[in-house]
Amino acid sequence: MTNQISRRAVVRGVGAATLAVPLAAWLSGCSRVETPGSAAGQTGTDLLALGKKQGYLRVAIANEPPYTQVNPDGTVTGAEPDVFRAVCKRLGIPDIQGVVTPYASMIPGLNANRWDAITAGLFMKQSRCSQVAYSEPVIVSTESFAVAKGNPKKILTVAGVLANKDLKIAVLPGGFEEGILKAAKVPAAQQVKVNDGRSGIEALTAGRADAFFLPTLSLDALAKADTSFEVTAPIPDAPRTGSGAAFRKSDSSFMETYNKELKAYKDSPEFDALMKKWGFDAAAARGSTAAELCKNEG
Ligand code: 6CS
Repeated sequence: MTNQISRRAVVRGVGAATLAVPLAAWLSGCSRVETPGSAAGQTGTDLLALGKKQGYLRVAIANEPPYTQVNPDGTVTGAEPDVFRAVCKRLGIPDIQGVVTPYASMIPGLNANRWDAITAGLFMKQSRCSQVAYSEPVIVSTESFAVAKGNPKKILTVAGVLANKDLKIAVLPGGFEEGILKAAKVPAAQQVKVNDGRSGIEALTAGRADAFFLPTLSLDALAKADTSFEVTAPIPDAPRTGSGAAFRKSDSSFMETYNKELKAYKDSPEFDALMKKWGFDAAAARGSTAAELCKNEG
């Protein structure tokens, strides 16, 4: 199966400093505890040669459909891991291994060699682009608010949140949306930090937040399983976002090799089909560049 990866492959990384116990290995009773990451970063070996030799590269993911998704059987899918796996296969690297970790831990974990790339929809912005080497974008997306049915408090823009000090907005710590609120000078007192999509919706439905700030497609995916809230149209004063795979700067030569193969893949009907499957606009990704998206403030 194209999306089947070995059950030992999905590991659960609580944070960059944690030893990752292979989730499937733990479930299957295997005792192997992996020191997260690969030799590449420590010894500076060639990431392409390493991936071919060990048969996989390790990727940080968040398990936030449709960007990244860990299926009940442990397979890792989602728009970004699926593109990364397809391009790696074209380079002779047969597989990927996913490590679930919070967005705030992804870059520190990459630079601590816990994983070899970030394929999580970690949106490009100046502060991130200064720390990692991003491939060309594979997804471009918008941001929205999850709000109570009927949007009784008319929460539609970031400016509107700033103008009403009584509004509380749930965001992921270290996430792109938190950065947007910070850039707009929305006080920390108006921000409710939550760990993931589910806990953001729980904060909304429990009344601890008036809105949950997350990418439009992620909220749409959550709304498929929960009709207690609605998703606003894309927020007009939130920047257009996009992402691709993020590598260590020391692996920029691999990134150049990856980018060449990615360009060929993005011109293939397989890319269109994959983007359609996950609800993204392939043409928008083809029409964007990392240089442009890395101009995003924050
Ligand atoms: O890049 C980020 O930080 C954001 N990306 C996604 C796909 N979801 C939320 C997160 O804040």
